[in-house]
Amino acid sequence: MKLSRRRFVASTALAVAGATALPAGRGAERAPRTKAGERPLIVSTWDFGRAANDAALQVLLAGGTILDAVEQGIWVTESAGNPSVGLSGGPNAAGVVQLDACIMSGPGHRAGSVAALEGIRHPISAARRVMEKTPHVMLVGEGARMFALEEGLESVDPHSEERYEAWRQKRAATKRPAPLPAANRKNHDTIALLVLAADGNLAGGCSTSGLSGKLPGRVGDSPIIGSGLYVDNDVGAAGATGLGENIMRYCGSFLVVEFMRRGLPPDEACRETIRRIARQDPKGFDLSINFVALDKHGRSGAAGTGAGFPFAVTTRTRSLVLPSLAVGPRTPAAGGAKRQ
Ligand code: SD4
Repeated sequence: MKLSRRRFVASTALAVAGATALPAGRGAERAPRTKAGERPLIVSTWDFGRAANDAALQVLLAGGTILDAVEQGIWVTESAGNPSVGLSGGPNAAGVVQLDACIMSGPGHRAGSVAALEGIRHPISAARRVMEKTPHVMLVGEGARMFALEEGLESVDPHSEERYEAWRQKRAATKRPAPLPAANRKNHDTIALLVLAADGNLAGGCSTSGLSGKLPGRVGDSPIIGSGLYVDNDVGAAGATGLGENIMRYCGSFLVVEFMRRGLPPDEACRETIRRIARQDPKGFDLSINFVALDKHGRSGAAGTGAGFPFAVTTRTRSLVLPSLAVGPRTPAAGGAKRQ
């Protein structure tokens, strides 16, 4: 579908009008940490991450590679009818679903990414193929779609009249002029899934339809290496969910990994990253951002600016959804963390 000038101007006004963040969380909640040393260990964002973790664990237990585990774990969320991941995700302001995804392999420090990808059922697979089959790291838009189609990935017509009509009717039923791209749990979620394999190697992936009602062509943090995902095989891995504009200006996931490199455990590294961003950002803690992380030692953790951002932690013996630390103006500094 070509975006008419009238529709583009209308969507721009709505997007700007709606671009506010959620209030910051108040105080800190203590979340349990996993015992160090448990491998394999899989960590992902939100409660729906648990099903993805379970699938990833099965892949590993069946002898699959760490990248198979990341990819097939994320397939579960991309296929689950999730309102913010995969083709069931919220469309942009022009009524088209544009998907972002990336994957990163600790060994070799390799990465692949796709952004503003239309009509491909599993964007995580497109990202993996960019990493494994091209000399590039990132493909976007029509180029990414053509590549995915050439690779034989499952697709639908993103611009069919039926899809547009279904979106138009859904939008009319909401009694709102258009989906607003404010950051809240109802209109945005992302799967970021991190794996520490039994052999000590790390990998991760991230997949989203981004903020619903976003401007056509808008790309968030999720497919940006270092923002929505970062893996360092010597240290750990981190992934993000939330309002991408507040994550990608700070290379959020990279920061989490760098804090772990300096010795912070994953939960404190996530928390310290949020504090660091809030110190610099004019919005303070009013950011609507969340991070998950795991380290080389088999520890995991998460933190968010909202209360109790849930994350999923899976090992051979248990698969749990835990509340994360909520970080706000009155949260005490992470133990031993120096101000950076
Ligand atoms: C984005 N970070 O596109 C994604 C959306 C998200 O929870 O994570 N929502 O900004």
